[in-house]
Amino acid sequence: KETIPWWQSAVFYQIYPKSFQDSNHDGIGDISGIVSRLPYLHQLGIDAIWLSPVYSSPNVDNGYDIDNYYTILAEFGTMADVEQLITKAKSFGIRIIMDLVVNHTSDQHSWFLEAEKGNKKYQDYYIWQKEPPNTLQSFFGGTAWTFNEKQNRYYLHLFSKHQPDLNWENPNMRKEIWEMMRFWIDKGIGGFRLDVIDLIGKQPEKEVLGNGPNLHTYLQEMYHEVLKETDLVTIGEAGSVTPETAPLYTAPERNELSMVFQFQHMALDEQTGHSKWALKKLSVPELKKVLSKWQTALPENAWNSLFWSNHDQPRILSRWGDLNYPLESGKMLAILLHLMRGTPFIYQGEEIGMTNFPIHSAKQIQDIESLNFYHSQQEAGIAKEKIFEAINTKGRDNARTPMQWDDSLFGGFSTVSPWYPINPNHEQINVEANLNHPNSLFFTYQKLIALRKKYPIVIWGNYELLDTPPTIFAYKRNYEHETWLVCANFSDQKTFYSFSEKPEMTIISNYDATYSTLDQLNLRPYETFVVKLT
Ligand code: ISL
Ligand code: CA
Repeated sequence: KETIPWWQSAVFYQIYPKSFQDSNHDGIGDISGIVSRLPYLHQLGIDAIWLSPVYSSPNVDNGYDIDNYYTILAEFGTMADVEQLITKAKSFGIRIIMDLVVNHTSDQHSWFLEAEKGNKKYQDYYIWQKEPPNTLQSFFGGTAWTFNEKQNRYYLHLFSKHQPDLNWENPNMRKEIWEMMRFWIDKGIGGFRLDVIDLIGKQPEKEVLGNGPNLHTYLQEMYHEVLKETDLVTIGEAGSVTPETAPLYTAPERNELSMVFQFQHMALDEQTGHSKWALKKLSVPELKKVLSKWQTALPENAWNSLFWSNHDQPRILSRWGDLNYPLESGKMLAILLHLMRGTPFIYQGEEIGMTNFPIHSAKQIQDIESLNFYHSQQEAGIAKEKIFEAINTKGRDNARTPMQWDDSLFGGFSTVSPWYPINPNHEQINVEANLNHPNSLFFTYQKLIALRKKYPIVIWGNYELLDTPPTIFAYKRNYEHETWLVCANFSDQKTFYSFSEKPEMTIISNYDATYSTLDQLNLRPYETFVVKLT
């Protein structure tokens, strides 16, 4: 491999700044707080931080509604703090990846304010219609077309009505985005995570959203205007992407993005054709099928991202792990994902086994999507228990509670009551407790990252799903005459199984066992191991 991009061998860590570390005692996480925790992240071994938005924002959608791309939200700190974060992180070998939210702005962005006032130039930065051309729905519920009094017409917002969609067909608007990206690149960042980037080619009047006809033209323009001749990583969030369309974004010869976040596995506990709130139990065979398809269907030169969690998803341990076996199932999930081909992303707190945060009253709902859902369900006369069950299972607040650093009153996150309650289980589940136990989930994550650095097979090996009983998830990686076998008993039941393969060395396991034979295995709940074969 002549020039291997750095991000193919890297492990990323996502920080949700509001909930990571408060440094100035106001109960809100901030940038200086992140700086103070760099030694911890270095100990974990990660190479890059994806920083959720820290820009100026009215916080209707926790920073995903930006009113100024060039300034930092005061509660997070200053531009100088961000520059310090970039520099200090670099000294630990960690790159900072900024969140690029350019499908929409806040309705308080000067562009939208100017547009409202009747400034022609900025009016065309957004998408207007005299009458709603259709019944297009916002992803947060309700219509995607809202009437604007000042303009006496409707504008498009695929998210909240305070997040008007930008008109990517306007070349001046695109130029302003390129310029803004260069501003951040000049600060020394490592790249961008591109929020809902599959939507920018939309044709709302035809109800075309993801993967619209001009999407790839825009991404190629971005590449030529901004990214060419840099070593920046770009990860596009693309809810609509399939293994068939992913290469359009990521095949290197197309000069678009480095990777995409795909969501097909995240839909496996939803009833097909329904919203994310229509709950369904995960089927392990389906999970094997979907993840394996992504492992094998992409062309050799297109690269996957790997994730179980982010700030929009429930905690993976509560979701597909087993709270009766938190350590065993948490390690199983970690091993399964980190041994796949692609670049892993860890969401803050995943590495210490943080879980969902159960809510019992509407007052505790913070997220706009959950709030809208709650109100619409109430209006429809749905029983409260049903609504809470859905929110507690799938709501975005689950993953947004403060990071659990220690067992003190506010979990070491803050010295005052945090903006959103800390999970009471921080008394048991926290960073300090993890670091004090060599057998903890943290050290499994640390070891998985170290394995990736040590063994090229983890990065480059090809992937082959093995035909095993439904709840055994087993696959091989092959690289230059070497083969590893990964086996997970994705179940709380003991499972008997025999492989004919012969192990030579145990690489990692979650029961502190070594495997000298794979014949007549009596797998314990969630037992997972990786062996090198002879
Ligand atoms: O959160 C979701 C499901 O619960 C998704 O539909 C989510 O809205 C979608 O993945 C887009 O997410 C991104 O853009 C949104 C923002 O609210 C999310 O936090 C962000 O990750 C709008 O900017
Ligand atoms: Ca603070």
